[in-house]
Order: sequence, then C-alpha cells, then structure tokens
Amino acid sequence: MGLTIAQKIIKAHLVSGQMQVGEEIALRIDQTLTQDATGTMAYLEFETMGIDRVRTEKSVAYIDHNTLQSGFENADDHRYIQSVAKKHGIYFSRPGNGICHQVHLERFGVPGKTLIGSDSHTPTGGGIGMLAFGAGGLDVAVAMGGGAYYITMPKMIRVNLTGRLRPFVTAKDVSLEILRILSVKGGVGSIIEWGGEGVKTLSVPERATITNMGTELGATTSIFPSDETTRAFLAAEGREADYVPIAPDADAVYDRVIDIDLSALEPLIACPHMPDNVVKVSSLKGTKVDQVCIGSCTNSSLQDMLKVAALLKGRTIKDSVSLSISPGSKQVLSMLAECGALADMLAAGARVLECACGPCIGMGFSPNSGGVSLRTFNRNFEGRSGTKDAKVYLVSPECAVAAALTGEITDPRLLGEMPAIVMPEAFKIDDSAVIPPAAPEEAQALSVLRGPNIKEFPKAKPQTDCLSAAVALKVGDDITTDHIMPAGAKILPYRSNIPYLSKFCFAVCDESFAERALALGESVIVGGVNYGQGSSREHAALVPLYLGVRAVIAKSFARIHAANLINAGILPLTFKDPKDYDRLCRDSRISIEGVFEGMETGEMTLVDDKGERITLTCSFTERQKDILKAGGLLAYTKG
Ligand code: MIC
Ligand code: SF4
Repeated sequence: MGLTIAQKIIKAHLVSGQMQVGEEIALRIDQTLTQDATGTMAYLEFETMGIDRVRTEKSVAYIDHNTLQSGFENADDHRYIQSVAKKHGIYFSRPGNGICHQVHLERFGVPGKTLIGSDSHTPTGGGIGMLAFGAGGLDVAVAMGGGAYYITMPKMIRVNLTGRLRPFVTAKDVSLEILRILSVKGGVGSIIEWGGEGVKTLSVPERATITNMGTELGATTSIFPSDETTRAFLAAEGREADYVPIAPDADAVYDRVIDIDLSALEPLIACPHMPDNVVKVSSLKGTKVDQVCIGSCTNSSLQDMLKVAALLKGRTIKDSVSLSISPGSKQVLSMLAECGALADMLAAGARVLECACGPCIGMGFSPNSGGVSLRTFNRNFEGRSGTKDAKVYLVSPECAVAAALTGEITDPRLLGEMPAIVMPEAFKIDDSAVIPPAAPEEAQALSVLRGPNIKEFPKAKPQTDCLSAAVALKVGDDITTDHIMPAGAKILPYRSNIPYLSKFCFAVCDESFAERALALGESVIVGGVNYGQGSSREHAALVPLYLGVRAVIAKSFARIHAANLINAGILPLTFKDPKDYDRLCRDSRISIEGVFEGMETGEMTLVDDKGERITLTCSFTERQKDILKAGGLLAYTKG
C-alpha cells in the first residue's frame, strides 16, 4: 500500500510505535524553534535537564511576541534567551528579525525534515513539505535534548485542489473555506495533506498561509508536497541545496478526501469570535470598520505585502479607519523599502509596525470600545485583541485593503483590476540578525543571564490514587487557551513569572477564579467540547497547576493542550456520557477513587457530594501513565 507525504516522513523518523491510526508513535526531531513568550519556560526546563548542547540538527530561538519592552521584564527575558542560546548550541533570532514562522520558512526550514516549535502555528513549515508540529515548551525542551516527540498516529485527510484562484480570491480564502467545511474541531486527530492539480498554481507563501491556518482546524499538522515551486522558493533564498522533492505515492490511502475547486471560491470572512464562523464577504457589505491590521504569521510574506502596497498605491485610507501593517520579517521589510512599496504604504496612511506578532497577540493596537477590526490574522477569539467587546473579523490582505480604503466591509473585487505583482528572482539575504551559538569549547565558560522577573516554575505532584477536590470552575464548549491564560500587552511580559500570571487565569470567563482556586487548595475544572484549543502555551497548564488544579474533566480536549496537561501532571478526563456534564456544578465537592486502576482500565467513577456517580473515561499510553505517576514530564525525564 502506498504512503502519503506525512506517512513517508513519519516512517523515516519513527523511533517507536506502529504507524496505525490511534497508536502512540515517537518521532526523531530534526529541528526545533521557540518564540520568546513560550521560550523562556522551555529553556528553563531545558536547563534543569542538565544537557550541555542541543542534539538537534538545528534549533532556533526567536524573539517576536513580546517586543514592546514596556518594562525591564521583556528585555531581561530576551537577554536570558540570548545567553542560554549562545551557551547551549541554539541560533538566536533577534527582536526585529521577524515572526518565527515566516523567518523559519525563509531561512531554515527543509522539506522532508521534522520540526517542533513551542508555538501552535509551527505547521507553517508544511508549506515547503516539512512535517512541523506545534508543541508545549517542555516537549520542545526534551526534543532539544535529543528525546523523541510523541504523538498519536493521525488519520490522513486529503484536500484535493482543482482550478485556479480568481483575482482577489486568495490562499486565505482557501483556509477559511476549509474551516467552513470542517470547523475548529474538524481536523482533530488528523493530518491535512494538500494535493491535486491546483497545488501547482499556489506559491510557497500561499501554501504556508494554508498550512498555518490548519492549526485553527485542530489538525495535528498540515503539509503540501515539495515540488518545483518549492525548489524555486528555496533557490530564491539561496538554499536550493536544501531542496528534496516529496509527493504521495499514487496509491496512497486517505481516510477522507475533500475536493475544493479554487476557481469557484469567493472572498470569505470569519466573523467574531471563532475562525470557523465563515461567511461570504459580500454578505456583510457596508458594515462599518474602525480598524484594519495586516500581518501575522498567516499573511505577512513579501508576496502579500507587495499586493497590499500595489492596491494602496496612489490611494488614501478613510479618515475613520486606522490601518497597521506588520511585515513578517526583516527580509520582507527591507525588500519593501528597496522597491518603494513601503513608501506607497506610508503615503496611503498606513502605520507600519515592527516585524513581529504585535496586534495578533494583543501587543498594542487594541481596537476602540465595541470597535470592528478586520485582521489578516488566524485567530479572532474573544478578548484576544485586548478589547473585550471588540468585534474581530479574519480576512485576506486584499479584503483588508478594501476595508481600509472604503471604511466598511467591502468585497475586494470592487477595487477594480488587481495590479500585477512581480516577485523578485532572489530574496535579499542578510542573516546578520541571527546570532550563531558559541563553539562547544567556548560555551563552557559562558554564563546565563537571569533577571528578577524569572520565577521558579511550579513542580507537578505525583498522581495519587484518590483525588478529592472541589469544582473550581465550569465552562462551556470551545474554551481556548486565550480564555485559560490570556496574553496581551499587560500580561505577556510575565510569561516567566507564573505566580503573577496566575492572577489572570480564566479572567475572561470569571475574574474570581484564581482567588477561589487558591483558597480551595485542590480543585478540578469542568469543560465542554474541544477544551484548550488554540495556542500551544504550556502556561495554560502550568498556571492551573500552580493554582492547585489536579484534573480537568471535559467532553473532549484539543491535542496540544491535553499533552501539556499530562506533561504538567494534571489528569485530562472525559465524560463517558457527555450528558453527565450537566450534572456537575461549580463548588460541588467530588472524589475519584482508584485513579491508578482507572488509568489501566480507561474508566473511573466520580462521586459528588450528593452521592451521584458519574463515569469518566481516559486513554493514556504506558508512557503517559508513567509521566502522570512521576509527577509530570520533567520528573519523568530526569527520573
Ligand atoms: C498565539 O498565536 O496564540 C501564540 C501567542 O503564538 C501562541 C503561543 C503563546 O501563547 O505564546 C501559540 O499559538 O501557540
Ligand atoms: Fe505570532 Fe499571531 Fe502567529 Fe501566534 S498567530 S505566532 S501571535 S503572529
């Protein structure tokens, strides 16, 4: 039987396990990436493992999330990451060099290799045929130390593309279309492989937009073939030697096939507050817009930016709209400057922001109260922009420009002719903002610089056979990590200070949660479907751990978050009958006896204070059971 692209790469990297759907497999990891908001914790964890030098082919530490430096906290964390990187064999991409996923695609990604990153959008690398996964910081730390990365062997979904996108219809609309079809849960447990004749019509940045947003489907990862287009992209980056062709076998078997005719697509828009809340742009015609943001790891390539500049050229944005543009990397920004496109953006009235995540993670540029913000980003979760009652819509760069020019949601096809974009044959290569690690013989003498904002991270407790706790919080479906552990300009600087961060845990849902949980001592959280979707931030597990949370009982979990909970020694349990969710209330006391036996049989009984019995299920691999028993992945790895 033939293999899919992902199966070929998995096979070549398989350390243990059977390549059968649902089985746990361990993969050798060739490359890792971190960003600063999750990186500090990942490197603190790496340091406790006592390994001198990373054992990967390439590991890169990016600074792109927390670049405001509004106090000493960020600056100290950056200095810490820079010093730890130099000492332990990691490349350091300075603040200003760009968003991790964009820079990694440009300068480091290699088709056919495996990559894990402490950021959920690491699958962007699938745009050049890399098998790239978002993971918790601790999993990345283990991979840097040469350990394998464990996942459940996913199902394979093939999306078959035919036709060609029409003018003003973009890769972003392809992402929104697949979200419309599959929803934010539809990719869970699957790898999405893009194929078919239509693939040839898509450039590497367009493919990367699509694999980037595969994260919003809950997919394990997404991947495109590596073909002549990939070769040309790598050649333009001066890296043709990294090219290898990869395609599925003709008789590869997929669990599901979805067909999308690119020629039939129309401009689409995701409405507040979920990326799968997708409608046609034309159906919202005339909605007043206050703010437009162009950029993020989804849409900040040179190709996107050149299109934006060409559409803005000679025009002026509406007085009522504030427009920000964040190019994805120093490479993109300097090429925009050299060809005059940057001047066209500025002349039209855009505010050009740093090459960083910026508004996407609420680092500035929050909308006005109740404001409507159109963003080319990948997430529009409630409150993520920094303004709780803002209405954030997700669109293509072309649609963003149309709104900035007209002041309202406008079908970009009404802008007239799409100006032709000429992509340069070669990109401007300047790696001066990437600082290489010290040679092993020099590294010994180097010290690591820690600031006062770095506090100890909480240590998980070994699992006990009897769990007796109170329900500290009950939440609904599709709870994101932005609900559990919000980000944004006020909180993000404290990613290495769990005690401080804990004050904001679940604040979007219930401001009194943190205080209540601390007072309760040991507690559990009750959740609905797809609990923990979104980011890879392990803080969404470490902070509840600090607050005394011992288990999360939900209808279902998102992949990375479930792994982070186990790594933090917190039990992720599910209702055998989802209707039992209704029987649990906040503040009731529960007990679960026979946890160890339940971990073996896959079933446990919860008894509440009224004596009601509820059956919970779990499915842990031998390794996960050992991690939970040891008190988290760190204790397990060291033990
Ligand atoms: C995000 O887009 O939510 C982030 C910020 O990039 C996160 C990582 C983090 O929380 O630091 C992600 O996607 O994993
Ligand atoms: Fe940064 Fe936004 Fe991409 Fe996350 S989704 S890596 S915050 S640009």
